[in-house]
Amino acid sequence: MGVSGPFRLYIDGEWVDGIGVTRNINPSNLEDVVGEYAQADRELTERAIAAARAAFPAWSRSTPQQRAEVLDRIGSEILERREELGRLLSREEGKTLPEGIAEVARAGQIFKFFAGEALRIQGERLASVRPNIWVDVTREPVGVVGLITPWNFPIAIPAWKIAPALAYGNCVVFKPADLVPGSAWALAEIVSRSGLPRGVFNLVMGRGSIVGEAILASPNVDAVSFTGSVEVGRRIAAVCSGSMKKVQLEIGGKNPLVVLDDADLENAVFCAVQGAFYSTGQRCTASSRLIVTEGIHDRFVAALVEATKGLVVDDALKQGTQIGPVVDDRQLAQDLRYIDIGRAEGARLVCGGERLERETPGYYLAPAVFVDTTNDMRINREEIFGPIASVIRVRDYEEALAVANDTPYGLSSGICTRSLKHAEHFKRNSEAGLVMVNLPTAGVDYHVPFGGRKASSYGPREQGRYAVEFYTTVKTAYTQPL
Ligand code: UN1
Repeated sequence: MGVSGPFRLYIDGEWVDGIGVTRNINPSNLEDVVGEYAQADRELTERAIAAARAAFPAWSRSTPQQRAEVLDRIGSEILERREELGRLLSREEGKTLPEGIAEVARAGQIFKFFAGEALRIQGERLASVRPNIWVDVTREPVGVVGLITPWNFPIAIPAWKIAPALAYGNCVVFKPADLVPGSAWALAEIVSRSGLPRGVFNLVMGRGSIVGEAILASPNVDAVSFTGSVEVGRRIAAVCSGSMKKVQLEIGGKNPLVVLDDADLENAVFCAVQGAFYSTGQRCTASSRLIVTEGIHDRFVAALVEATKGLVVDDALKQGTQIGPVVDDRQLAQDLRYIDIGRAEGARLVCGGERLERETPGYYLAPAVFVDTTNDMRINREEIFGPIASVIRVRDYEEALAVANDTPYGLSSGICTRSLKHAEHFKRNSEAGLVMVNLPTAGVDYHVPFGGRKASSYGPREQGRYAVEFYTTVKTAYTQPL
């Protein structure tokens, strides 16, 4: 059977060939090629940026009605095709089919949300401190934005960058993760038929070292929004500050879930399993440090290990699968390396951590639980990005809070407790951008801000109406009516 594709780049309103192709492989079945996807080089990326620049003056003056209609149309089509697109997503990325479909639905809802936001762009009018002068504070689009997205949310993260970018009147150069171009391409194809003027939206697939670097190097890109690794994020911030580009980063996490003696045990185990292992632990919001007080520690560990051993790890598209494969061989090697590191550091592996064989050849890994770990171990300091969780035993709430905050990261945190006092104290004192009470640290709403503190995030928040901060720039205009 022939391989489908090549799926092409979308530049200046046209589908164009790349300089070569990459193969998109199904991690649940390495014999299944999802398709061949065109790769851009520096020159093609520069063409896309030039097209976006040329389209900007007109698009930045489009009406809110026009932008709302485009976004609503995109959202409706994504929602209508959620089953088909969810299947594609799970096939290329490896999260389970229900997770894939839910992610597609989330992407559709994000476009619908920002269709409404396009109509709600607000300004302010103040009286000047001087007589007979008025001050208007208004928001204008930033210009050409480069959007660089990761492989773990192949459609939701592109949606939550592209939708606000367009809603507020920016032009887009979109570079999806090289590993999972399928969902990004399908999204781009929908966007290409939504009624946008040519050049407003461009898709440049390819490698970060080529396409990403071309975006960073261009004087015609005004802002860059990136979700991905800490290492790449740091480089983007450094390069963008040199050329004064606006920058927004969502990078690593090492999220704590605190379980106190008075927690509902069943719910705490649910939160831990959901947060640590679902989506194969490949979420920057994953709960990788389970910080548990003495009185519930042994009961919690016993219940957690039982639940973890019962998880069905299999082909992402198979009915009943709870945990799909790891995304690729590099990520699998990293996960296995951290299993060895944890052992060598003296942590006790109580379940999982080994490769599994299934009907089809894929990157299957048994979800792993380490106990007897301390917060200074590498497995508790570095982001692993796989289905691996460590339990840290602590005396009491105060120690739990201190350990939770003792990390370079600050994306998400959670606490399981029935104590209103501890829940309120934790919400106020947790050094994270997202705090969850009796809920998993991962799995967030689409209509409220998303982002972290410390080494997890940089720049303004994403999502909800807070997205306006990054995708617009403020103008203060003084008028003396004569
Ligand atoms: C979620 O937990 O629902 O890359 C979203 C990530 C995050 C998104 C997590 N930016 O995992």
